[in-house]
Amino acid sequence: MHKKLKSLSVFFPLYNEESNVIPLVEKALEEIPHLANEYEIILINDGSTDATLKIALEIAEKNERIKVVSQENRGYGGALKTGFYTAKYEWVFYSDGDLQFELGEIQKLIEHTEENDLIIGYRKSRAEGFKRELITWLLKIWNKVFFDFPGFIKDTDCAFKLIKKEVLNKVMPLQSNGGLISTELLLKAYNSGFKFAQVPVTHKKRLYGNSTGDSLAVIKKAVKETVQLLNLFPKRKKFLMLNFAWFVVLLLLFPVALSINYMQNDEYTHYRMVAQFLNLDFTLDPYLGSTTHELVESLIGKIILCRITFLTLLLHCLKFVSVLCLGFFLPG
Ligand SMILES: Nc1nc2c(ncn2[C@@H]2O[C@H](COP(=O)(O)OP(=O)(O)O)[C@@H](O)[C@H]2O)c(=O)[nH]1
Ligand SMILES: [Mg+2]
Repeated sequence: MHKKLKSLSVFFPLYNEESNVIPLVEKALEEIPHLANEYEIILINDGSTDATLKIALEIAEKNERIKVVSQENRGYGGALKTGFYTAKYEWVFYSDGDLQFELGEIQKLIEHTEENDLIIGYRKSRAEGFKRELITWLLKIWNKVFFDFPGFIKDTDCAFKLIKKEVLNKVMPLQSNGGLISTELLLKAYNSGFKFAQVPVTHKKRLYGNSTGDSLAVIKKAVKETVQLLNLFPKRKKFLMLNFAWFVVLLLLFPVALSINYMQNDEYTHYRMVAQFLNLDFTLDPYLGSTTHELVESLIGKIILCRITFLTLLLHCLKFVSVLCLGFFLPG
């Protein structure tokens, strides 16, 4: 016997989705009535320039459970925020209006509502292929570096989330109007101690309309929003600024260290080693040796160990980069 919710608000952000609205609502009406005793379906028109609004209003006129909210174009985050405010029931579900997700899978999320406050989908694989898969990974690293984002969250911006209205009340107001909205929402919910469950979901290719999720404008906006969002986390901002300042100091010291090392070696040895190294010509130099083993040994001996200043600086730089990158792999 499947679990059924007492009440559920479902909303979809729509931006120029005129070909998707009808199949979307048909599919939603097929699934949602089985999932909750009380429900509403909200269509958020985010300043579409095509017939999305007209079609949505026509549909809503025929069914009182369907509502339309229309606004000037504010971006993906702006559309989600409107949905979060408008949704009135105990649980709130949202997905994209382009039918890339399988609405039948909401049931899988509902099964986890007993012990959790947010049940979020993660895409087993992304329908658009490698480029978007890469963007998901980059976003993960980005979030970890800038916000120390919880590493257990597999797919931050997967548009298939079921959230308690109580969580939304707690985390709002949200600041982001673009792609960083999911980062902000999940981070605030996590920091407030709400419980998460994650469920694998199917991701399909768009049948109609065009995706703008990886456009340059969207990415630029996300970078801007990261800086703005950091203002909400002053401790993290201070940590990042200190690290960055240290990194700049090391970079400035770098040429100084190089010239000290240069002075420690005679000019002839220096040039000969560089020239040979660039020519990948190791065998001619009796000092560098002819076998790989000898080569490695003499490189360590001559280039690294002699140049302690250089090495120290290099280690500091590596430390800085690895603190940022390693943070990504550490739990929490
Ligand atoms: N790109 C974009 N999408 C919006 C906007 N407002 C609402 N959306 C909706 O956000 C969802 C995701 O957009 P999409 O371009 O498919 O992104 P992708 O799935 O990441 O490629 C769709 O349902 C859009 O209709 C907006 O201003 N820009
Ligand atoms: Mg899409």
